[in-house]
Amino acid sequence: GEAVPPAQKSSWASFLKSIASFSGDLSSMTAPPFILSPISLTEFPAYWCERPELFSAIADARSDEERSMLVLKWFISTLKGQYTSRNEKLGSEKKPLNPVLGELFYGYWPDINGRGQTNLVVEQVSHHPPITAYYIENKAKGIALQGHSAQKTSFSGGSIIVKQIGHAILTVNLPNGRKEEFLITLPKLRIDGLWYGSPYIELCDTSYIQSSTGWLSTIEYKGKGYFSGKSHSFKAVISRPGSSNAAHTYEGLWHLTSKDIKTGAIFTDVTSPKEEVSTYPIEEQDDWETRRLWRWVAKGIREGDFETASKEKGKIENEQRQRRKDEQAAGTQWELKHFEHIDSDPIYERLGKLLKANPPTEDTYVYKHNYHDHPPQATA
Ligand code: 0T9
Repeated sequence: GEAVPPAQKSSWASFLKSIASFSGDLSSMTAPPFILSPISLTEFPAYWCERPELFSAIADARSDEERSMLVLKWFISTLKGQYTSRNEKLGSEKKPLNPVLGELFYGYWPDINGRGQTNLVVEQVSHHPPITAYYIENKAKGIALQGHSAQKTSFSGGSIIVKQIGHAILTVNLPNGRKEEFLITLPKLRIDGLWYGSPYIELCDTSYIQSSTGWLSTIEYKGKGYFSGKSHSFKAVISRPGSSNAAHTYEGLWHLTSKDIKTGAIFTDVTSPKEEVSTYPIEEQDDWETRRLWRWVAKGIREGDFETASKEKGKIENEQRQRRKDEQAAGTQWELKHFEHIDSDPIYERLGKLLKANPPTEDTYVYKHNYHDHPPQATA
């Protein structure tokens, strides 16, 4: 392959061989240096809010119908960041840093032009398998997104197939004192381009946004050679409560633009720059915060000093192993800081029924509302 440095060809080939003959937790597999990313998976939930004005605009809807349209518009507009930004930033999809249990990532998007400040709290709630929980809130606008993310991977036809496990719930406080909730399910993805060492993501199948008002968005994803023939194509249908007929239909490319097919009006346009999350300086962060924790590993990867990167990574892994051993010996368990695990999410159950979701129930991580705008002090 062209993107694979000559000296890493055989290690890339054996990496591909082992992913082909194995399914499960890819994150813990050792990959050749050229494919390593200096960014931890705990940073990924920030993709949900890189167009903060689309997030806050949801609060300004004047009807249930309009709110469902604005939620869909925001959701579609996050896809480019979620699924193509590593290609833009790092040259291809790369293997993210595998977060440790208890790893934390905090960030915010400042209050500009009356949109309100949005805060982000992320915690790695499981290491094996990797599960990341997040809470994103714009208090001034009364909007919050709570979710968790895990993956089941398999290998098929030369591609990695990633089924996303987990869901997100968007809650909007309405002017009448009630709350509207949206259950957001996550698309399946395929990682192509592996053979050439330049992986990229294509989305497949269908995902849903089910509102508690009954309005439903059904989003179908297609790649090259399907309905528009182009990669990153989608078609989304919004249907009214209790009806399967389309009230609105949108079509286009999720990484560029899309249109309302009836009126021809632009629906989404992500061709303008996005706004990356703001973080606090590393000097103010505590030892569990992503960018401080991985600082030397990330520096090694960025500067091509893989010896330092792997030495520093080894330190973190050893420390984690020791911690698990100590817990076992003491008969204690790691305690989550910002989230509480529950076996069954009542909101998923209630809204999932409306769209006949499979599975009918899912576990979740409930945010404890115990973070206040500034990183807390170091924990033991
Ligand atoms: C939630 C997102 C998720 C996380 C990543 C599959 C993947 C880990 C999970 C699903 C975000 O909202 C959206 C985007 C990208 C997903 C990652 C892409 C990826 O390759 C990794 C997996 C674990 C690998 O690192 C596979 C090996 C690698 C060599 C291929 C590039």
